[in-house]
Amino acid sequence: MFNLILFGPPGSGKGTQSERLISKYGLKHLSTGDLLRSEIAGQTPLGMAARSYMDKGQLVPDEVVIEMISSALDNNPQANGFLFDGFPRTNAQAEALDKLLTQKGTEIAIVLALQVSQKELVKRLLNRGLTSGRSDDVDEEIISARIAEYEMKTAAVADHYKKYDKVVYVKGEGTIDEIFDALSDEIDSRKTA
Ligand code: B4P
Repeated sequence: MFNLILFGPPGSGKGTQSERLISKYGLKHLSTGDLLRSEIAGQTPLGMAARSYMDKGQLVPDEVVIEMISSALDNNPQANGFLFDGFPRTNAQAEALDKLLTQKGTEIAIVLALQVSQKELVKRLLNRGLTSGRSDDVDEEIISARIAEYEMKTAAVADHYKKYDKVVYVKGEGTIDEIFDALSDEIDSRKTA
C-alpha cells in the first residue's frame, strides 16, 4: 500500500493535482474538503455544523474530520493506497491518522508540500470564486482567514512528518503540467527506493 499526503495552503493546487495523481497511481482520493461539502449539500447535521466554520474560513473541529476519515478508511478495504488531500490540518489530526494507519498495518510514505506565494493563493481563490459557487472563495477577508488558519495551525504539521524524513517541498507555481511532473518524479523516486 502506498499512501501520500498532498500538503499546502488553501489554493496551492491540492485538489487540482490530486485528480491527476489518483488517476496515474490508482490511489483512493480522500479530500476532507470534498467530504465536508458533500455533507453540506446533503444538509446533514454534520454538514450544517461544519458550514458555520467553513463560512468563516476556520477549521472544522478535529473530532469531526477524524471520524470522517476513519469511516472512509473502513469503507475502502480494497484500496491500493490513499491520497490524503487537505488532511491532516492540525497536529492532533496527524497523530490520529498515524494511529489509524498503524492499526491497518500501513503508514504514510511521503508528504508532498506545495509552495505558493500568498499573492498567488489569493488570486487563484478569488478567480475560482467567480465560478465555483463556493462561499469561502468569494470574500477576500474569508480567504485571508483561511490562510491565517493555515499559518497558525496547519504549517506545523509538516514538522511532525519531518521527524520521519517524509516531507518533500515542491514548487507549486508554474503550469499544472509542470507541477504534476515534479510531483510524479518525487513519487516515482520514493516508490522505487
Ligand atoms: P479544501 O477543500 O481543502 O480547500 P482548499 O484548501 O481551498 O483547496 P485546494 O488547495 O485543494 O484548491 P486548489 O489549489 O486545487 O478546504 C476548504 C475548507 O474546508 C477549509 O477552509 C476548512 O474550513 C474545511 N476543512 C477541510 N479539511 C479540513 C480538515 N482536515 N480539518 C478542518 N477543516 C477542514 O484550487 C485552487 C484554484 O487554483 C483552482 O481554481 C485551480 O484551478 C487553481 N490552480 C490550481 N493549480 C494552479 C496552477 N498551477 N496555476 C494556476 N491556477 C491553479
